[in-house]
Amino acid sequence: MGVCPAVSMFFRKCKYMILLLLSVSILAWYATFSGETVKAIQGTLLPVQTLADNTEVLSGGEGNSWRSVTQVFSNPLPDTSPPKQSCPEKSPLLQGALNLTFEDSLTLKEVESENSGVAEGQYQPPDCLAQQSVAILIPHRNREKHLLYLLHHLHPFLQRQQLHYSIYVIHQAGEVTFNRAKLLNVGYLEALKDYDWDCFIFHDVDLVPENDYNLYKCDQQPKHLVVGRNATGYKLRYKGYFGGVTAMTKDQFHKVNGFSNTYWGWGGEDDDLRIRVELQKMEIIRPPPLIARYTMVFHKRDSGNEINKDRMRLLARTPKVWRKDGLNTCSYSTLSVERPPLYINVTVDIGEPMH
Ligand code: UDH
Ligand code: MN
Repeated sequence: MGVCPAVSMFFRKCKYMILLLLSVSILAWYATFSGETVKAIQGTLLPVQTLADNTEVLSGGEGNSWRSVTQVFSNPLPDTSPPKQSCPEKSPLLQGALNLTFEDSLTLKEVESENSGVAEGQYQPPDCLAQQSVAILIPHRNREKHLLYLLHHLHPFLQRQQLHYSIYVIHQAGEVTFNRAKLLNVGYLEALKDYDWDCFIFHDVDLVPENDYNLYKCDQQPKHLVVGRNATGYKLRYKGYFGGVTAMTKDQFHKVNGFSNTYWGWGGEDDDLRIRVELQKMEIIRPPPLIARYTMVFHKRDSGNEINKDRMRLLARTPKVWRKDGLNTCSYSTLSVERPPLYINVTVDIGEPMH
């Protein structure tokens, strides 16, 4: 009985303290429980900010501050698509002889909508790895209609050949005498800034290939693709002709120091390139005449591209000067590089002939 009065005394003296302790623990228990409940509810939908310590997925999401936790933290789905195989040696898409059209009403918009797989002049086959990456270089001034016809035919043609390619149009600024060869040197140098192309096709704007077995790929030797054209009865213009459309690898072209820069006006620059190739003991190859056929869109001689009367004299000195006249001495200033959907347009000031 001696304990009871002491206990009742304690209770009487400390009842307020005990009441306070009791209510504090009830509150604490409730707070813990309700916190878990809130977290449990938020388990599927937490404010992104609270999770955004080290995950890039979360940055930049606009109007999206609540996201599923599983969505935020789950790993991206593994890429289950099989690795791309090389495209076959012979494309299954080739058609052979083509039916070319030159509609006066054709527009660039139409050609763009026919070639939705091309972006900024460039194309990759969608389901295989192309055997070669090819830069098509077109020297150009004041031939917009011819360029339109060429783009219209060349894009589908190259796509059927399953090539990775870009089309570069190298546009000579100003009115001074045209220089096809120097523009092609510029095209080579500028295209290599974009990509390490395997193969370069030097392509007149007015020559449209008639048969897609005429492959725009490079070979062991420099290749001449225009054996015949409508205007010459589909005969080679002359023995050794190496103009119009030619294909050289990066190394072949580099080895000959590119084209000469000194041929202003019409003629000679293609024969000069042939001499360079022969000096390197390379041999020009050609596809069969029935395949290497072109239609040249009819045109007259352009003003600003008069016959170069100096060409024979220049050709005679090629063996002596080719090392000091070519890619390594090609000075120019690029005025603009534009990338509309179907080609890369390099506008360039290449200077003028020295007199
Ligand atoms: N080129 C232009 N603009 C010019 C000159 C030439 O873009 O003002 C380019 C174009 O890519 C052209 C290439 O340079 O395809 C070769 O020039 P060309 O087509 O004039 O050469 P081709 O040998 O004709 O075809 C020479 C004159 C033909 C006169 C025919 C009269 N019977
Ligand atoms: Mn022409």
